[in-house]
Amino acid sequence: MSTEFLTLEKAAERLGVHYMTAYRYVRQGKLSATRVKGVWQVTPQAIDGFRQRLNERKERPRTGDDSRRTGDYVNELHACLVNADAGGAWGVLQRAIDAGGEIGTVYLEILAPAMARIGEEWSRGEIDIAIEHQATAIATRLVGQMSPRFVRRGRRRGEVLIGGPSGERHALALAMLGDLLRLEGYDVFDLGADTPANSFVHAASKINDLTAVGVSVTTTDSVEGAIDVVRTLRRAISDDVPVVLGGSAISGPDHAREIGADFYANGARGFIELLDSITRGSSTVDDEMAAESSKSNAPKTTRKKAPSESGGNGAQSRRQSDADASNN
Ligand code: B12
Repeated sequence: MSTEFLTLEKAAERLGVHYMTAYRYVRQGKLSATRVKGVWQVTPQAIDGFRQRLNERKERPRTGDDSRRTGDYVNELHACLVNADAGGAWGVLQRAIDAGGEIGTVYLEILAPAMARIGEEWSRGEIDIAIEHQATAIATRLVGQMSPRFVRRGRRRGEVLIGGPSGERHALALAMLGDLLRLEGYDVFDLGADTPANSFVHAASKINDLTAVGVSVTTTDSVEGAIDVVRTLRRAISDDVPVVLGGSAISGPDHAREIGADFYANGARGFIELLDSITRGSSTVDDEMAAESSKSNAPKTTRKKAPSESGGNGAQSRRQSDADASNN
């Protein structure tokens, strides 16, 4: 009798969670899975078992805020944001933190989904752009209030430059990304949105030990700007500093490669995993990142070729493993 296996993506779909959440369940030992040739395999029985344990937990009596689920916070926050209730919005985040929520999770699993829902409502014409703007203004203040908590003491892990190219206006995503990287021990230089290509170079030249440059591309309108940033950076900065593309307008590793980037990272967590691998040593980038990526067949070389050797398209000659190990 042959056993049916699901990929982790399919398992995540069945569980109704993000791929990265399912990945975390596996890492935490909550969801049984085996890795075969770099691909996670999950049995339907493992999914059933996981669901059963989850239901059992839900059925336990609730004790105040402690047992609130993330989804409830997203709903409440969303309501506060669309109703321009800044105090209420802050209260929701505080309650989530008081209930034991990690601050990174509060960004990625509460604030970002609430904003994504607002974006969807706007795109479906259900809410006016004014509501979206008002919600963004509140969210920006929330990030400002939360930001000082995103610190990690001790040894610094590296320096990362992030920014959005000309035409890109989504600065909030960068602010959140910056905080999440700081929480992991990286020093972050955030140029914000709408930054000219030469200014990326200017900023990069001021950083002594730059680990990577992250370029955020959230709308298709700013893809041209991203091409300019990547080209300009590749001509100007050391070939050892990878340029990483991310954001919702980059469809994946192939798209990032077409633009000329060294890496694609899927969401903040994908970026963190990629940076960790870069700082630990390049071979692990392939082991850990490419393992999750069905697309990567990367040659394992540490040094990248000089731009002149790369025929003007850096990505072709650089290591092409892609950090799409994880979603947001
Ligand atoms: C707030 C917002 C705005 C604000 C931005 C203000 C600000 N200060 O940031 C304003 C009102 C200006 C705006 C304008 C527009 N927006 Co807008 N906006 C949003 C909204 C609602 C929230 C964005 C946000 O901050 N999310 C929270 C962050 C944390 O999530 P995130 O962006 O997904 O970022 C994560 C990852 O993508 C990743 N990531 C992001 N950057 C990087 C970089 C690197 C290197 C890496 C590795 C990872 C990474 O990490 C983050 C955390 O995991 C989104 C909806 C949504 N789905 O997010 C729409 C959204 C992004 N906007 C959209 C659109 C269409 C527009 C406009 C074109 C609308 C218009 N016609 O005017 C303009 C374009 C402006 C421009 N040229 O940039 C679309 C984009 C669709 C697309 N991909 O093309 C969205 C998705 C709405 C929708 N559902 O249609 N927007």
